[in-house]
Amino acid sequence: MGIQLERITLRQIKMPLVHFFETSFSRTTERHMVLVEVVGGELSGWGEVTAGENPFYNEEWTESAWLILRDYVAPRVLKHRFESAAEVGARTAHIRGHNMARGGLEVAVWDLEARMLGRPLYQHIGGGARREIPCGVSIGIQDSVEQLLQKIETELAAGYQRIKMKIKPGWDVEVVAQVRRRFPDIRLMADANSAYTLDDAPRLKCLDEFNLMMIEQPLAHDEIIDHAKLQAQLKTPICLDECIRSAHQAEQALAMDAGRIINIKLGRVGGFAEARRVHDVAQRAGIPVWCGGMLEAGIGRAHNIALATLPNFVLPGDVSASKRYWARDIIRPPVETTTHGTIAVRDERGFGYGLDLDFLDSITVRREVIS
Ligand code: OSB
Ligand code: MG
Repeated sequence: MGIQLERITLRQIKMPLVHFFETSFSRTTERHMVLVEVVGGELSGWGEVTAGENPFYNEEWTESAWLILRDYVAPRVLKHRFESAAEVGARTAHIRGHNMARGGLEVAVWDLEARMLGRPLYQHIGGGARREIPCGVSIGIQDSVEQLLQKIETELAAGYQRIKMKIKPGWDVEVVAQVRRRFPDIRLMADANSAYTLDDAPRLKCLDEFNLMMIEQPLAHDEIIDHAKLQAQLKTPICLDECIRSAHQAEQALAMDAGRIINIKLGRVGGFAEARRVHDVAQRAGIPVWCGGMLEAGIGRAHNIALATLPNFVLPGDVSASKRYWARDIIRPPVETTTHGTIAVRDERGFGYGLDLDFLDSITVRREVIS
């Protein structure tokens, strides 16, 4: 069949969060994200860049993504003849880093190709191992422990299958202890977003007594070796997030037992092709994976749902209902969960949801058509 992109439209949108989201590295109250629309033939495919507003999770942010897409990615992919979406990543692999910008375009081409074939995206990427994906929630650092306990209560009542709480120095062992005291039996985990060093091992070891499912990315964003040293001292499995940006890094990390679970994020690894390779590496090693989130709007959320239908996504991920983040999402219908804490996979072609284009236009702050 082949794909040739005739036009790429970049859009920057602005969406206020219904509640601030705080990690060890920053507090976010409003998202500014870049959407990528690729046009080939009569059809469009859509992608969402998952970079944050500042270069604090990784090196990327909204503005860098815009420039990388406009000046480096678009000129390389426009008019080029691809046999399939699986080839798109390689075409921009000469760009160092910037996986989220590259990935925003790559996932849009997968969506376009699925639409050209008249298939749902999840099938097109080789997923479909489950009809409903298991969901957890990620709960940020709050202004008080009472507020955190309240939020956990609400999410459990909504049916979510596991709770992830953010930790950082000063908001860790004592807070986890209080959560455990209030909720002795829930599936609970903690995400440090790289806030610790190996010198903090004694403190992190204190978390072992709380029966956490895992501790996510305790050490530096680019660190694998120290995670192996830490894992050797911890009973609790380490889950790697920031430091796994490719299947090769996943292979190296698992070979040295730097973690026992991987959080796969589409943007962080540069799109569906690499996400699948990370998934396969983990599966071969007997390591479970789950789908992470980056406070996505509906397009990113829908892509995550498709990804989470691959067979080794066996743990509840961070993909949750639109309404947890947005008063109004850009897709129709919004992402909703069942009462048993799952999202039902939709069978429409492409990413499976409609786009609310009028709403999109009303929140678009910048738009550029590249042809
Ligand atoms: O580390 O998983 C993370 C949000 C922004 C940046 C990093 C992370 C997160 C989350 C939110 O935990 C997950 C979600 O989108 O619900
Ligand atoms: Mg994380």
